[in-house]
Amino acid sequence: MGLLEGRKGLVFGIANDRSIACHIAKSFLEQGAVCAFPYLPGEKNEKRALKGLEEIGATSPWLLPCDASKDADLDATFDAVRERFDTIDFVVHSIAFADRTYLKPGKFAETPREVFAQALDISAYSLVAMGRRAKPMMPRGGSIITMTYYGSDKAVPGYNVMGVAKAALEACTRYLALELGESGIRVNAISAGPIKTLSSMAVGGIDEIFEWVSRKAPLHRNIDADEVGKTAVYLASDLSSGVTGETLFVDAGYNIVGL
Ligand code: 0WD
Repeated sequence: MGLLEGRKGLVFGIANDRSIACHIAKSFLEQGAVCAFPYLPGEKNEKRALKGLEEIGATSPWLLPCDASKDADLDATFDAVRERFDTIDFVVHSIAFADRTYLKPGKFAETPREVFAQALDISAYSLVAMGRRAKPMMPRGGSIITMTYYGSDKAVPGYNVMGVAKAALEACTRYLALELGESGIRVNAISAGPIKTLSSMAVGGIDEIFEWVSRKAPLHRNIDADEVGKTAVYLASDLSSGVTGETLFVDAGYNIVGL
């Protein structure tokens, strides 16, 4: 029997077959979970998300259009899921956005106010907005999982406003964990090492980061997105029943190196 047998929930953030959310979905489905897949509205996005899900063997996946920066979309998504699933056990938040013009070394001080606000809204506030909607649907408790990166804590050239958004996201994880703990809901973040996806390719200088990590990380390699999937299964399952408010690194150990 799978670790997530009989568990239901939402996996946000499948843009295509490379998306981290797609690898998380693969691990969740293998462990017996039932998932709804909200995607950023748009015909192309829907096609790519569907293709990604078909590649991992999902049979007639449930795709729902949802722009996480819109309250009405979030309401409609959680309402539809309540109607079909009644209660849920997990939410995977694997979304982020920042205008790529400002994701280049030397561009941080240039970040306009609206670019900053949008990055924090979509990449950090959306977790709070989801947590609020998930709470009444998790009467037996549950697990909320988000995705972050080392650039929240250290200034990584080119990561810029996204680093600020990830710092806010990790703080949101702790505050949500503190508040939702009473309801038995755990909230954790996975801090993944760099993985080749649509989003990471928007960060200027990313190839250098891959090369640096493979040389400096204790495991002397970059990580595989399936390793994030396995950690997400741990966080969604009872194996992690005593863990909340944490940022768990899945980065081949890169973050512990001081040299
Ligand atoms: O190296 C990496 N790839 C890492 C990614 C290392 C550590 C963390 N992460 C994080 C990202 O910051 C993000 O939070 O993992 C999460 C997933 O990112 P990903 O899988 O690397 O990237 P991608 O496949 O592009 O998925 C992110 C998706 C968007 O993709 P695009 O490329 O279309 O912007 O987030 C979704 C969208 O599908 N998204 C939204 N979904 C709903 N509403 C919105 C929105 N407003 N904006 C973006």
